[in-house]
Amino acid sequence: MKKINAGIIGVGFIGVAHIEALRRLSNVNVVAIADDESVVKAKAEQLGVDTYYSDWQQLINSKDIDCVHICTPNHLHYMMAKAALSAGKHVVCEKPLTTNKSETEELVALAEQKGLVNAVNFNVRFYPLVQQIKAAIENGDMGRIFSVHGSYLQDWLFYDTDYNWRLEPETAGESRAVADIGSHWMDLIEFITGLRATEVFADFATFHKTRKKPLKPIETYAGKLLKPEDYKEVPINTEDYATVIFRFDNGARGALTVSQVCAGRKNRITFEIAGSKKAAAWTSESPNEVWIGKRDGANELLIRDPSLVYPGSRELIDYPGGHNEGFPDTFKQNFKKIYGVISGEKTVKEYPEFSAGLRGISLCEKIVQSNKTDSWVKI
Ligand code: NAI
Ligand code: SOE
Repeated sequence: MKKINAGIIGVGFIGVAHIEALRRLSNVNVVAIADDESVVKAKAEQLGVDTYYSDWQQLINSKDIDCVHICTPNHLHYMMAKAALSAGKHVVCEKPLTTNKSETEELVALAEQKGLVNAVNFNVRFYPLVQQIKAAIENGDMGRIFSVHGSYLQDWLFYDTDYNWRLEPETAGESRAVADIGSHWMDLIEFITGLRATEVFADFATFHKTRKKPLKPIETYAGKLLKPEDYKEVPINTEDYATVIFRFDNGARGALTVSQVCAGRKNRITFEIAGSKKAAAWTSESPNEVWIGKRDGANELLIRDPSLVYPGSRELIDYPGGHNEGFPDTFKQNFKKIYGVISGEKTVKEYPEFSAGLRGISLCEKIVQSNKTDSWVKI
């Protein structure tokens, strides 16, 4: 079997998850990484990757690389994806695809013109029970969709001493919580239901108007050890929290709450979809079960098990029922579909392409506009 060579730019939190997932596929070799000069050599040793670059352009221009994974802060995605496509490489980019719509449109057009694989890592789509609900809706099991509600809640930015590049609009984009985590929820809901949001109304809140930015590099979760003189008070211009309500193209209604300051909620994406026959509810903190709500009988709890689900969902299950799969498995399943197309083994693109990234950015921009104008905004 010919192996496809992957190179990863940015090996912080999620770049490492990409490498782990790629190594679980039989047709991929992780051959190189690129990151900051101060860390890249040590990272390469730690990760067991032979080639490393402190200049990401060298990775992109290496003739040994077939596919580039972009796992850097958001503002770098556009220039890196553009350079990689221009160099003839397939691209897997983290979400949000860019920080504005015009850059995203340019990338969609470039990828199309080059005929290269272009994917966005909306990994939440690849939980098997998410795709079970999608199949149930497509097969008419749930009837017409009346409403959708849910949330994406986290607490890692709970204290004003919590700090990250995502708090800086020049690095992360104008929206924070909506672009960073709301984007997953909106992608998921449109993917599962097949509905399109047509109008949005949003209300943002920034509870920490200022935060304490560390003046020296700190390891994640080591913030409590810093003294007052180690911080600088900086203004915060992006949302900690947002409520968004939606109107969908079939007349359904939706409501989403996102928050990065919600104590005790570590990384919890949840949704409940109510149809004219049944309802379904799922949460990422117990991803191996789905609640099915009925009016005229006992409700059900479906446990992830290959023998109990639709074929599309079964394809994403690699372990028997009771042998739980989770977050890292979603990366593996997305990459399996992507690399299936790169290798020519598959022709159907069952992964989110750059067009899904464009949809995400477009929704985000309308949501920001709605919050600013305090009004419904048409998509
Ligand atoms: P991080 O801050 O942990 O890692 C980013 C890495 O990029 C760091 O190692 C940094 O040194 C490196 N980097 C920065 N500038 C660079 C440059 N010019 N050249 C090469 N490397 C550079 O950030 P994290 O959490 O890994 O997020 C990265 C991206 O992944 C973001 O866009 C984020 O939204 C997305 N993400 C997606 C997740 C998902 O579940 N799909 C989960 C976490 C992040
Ligand atoms: C931080 O909010 C973060 O890492 C997001 O950037 C990811 O997209 C999400 O999957 C987990 O949380």
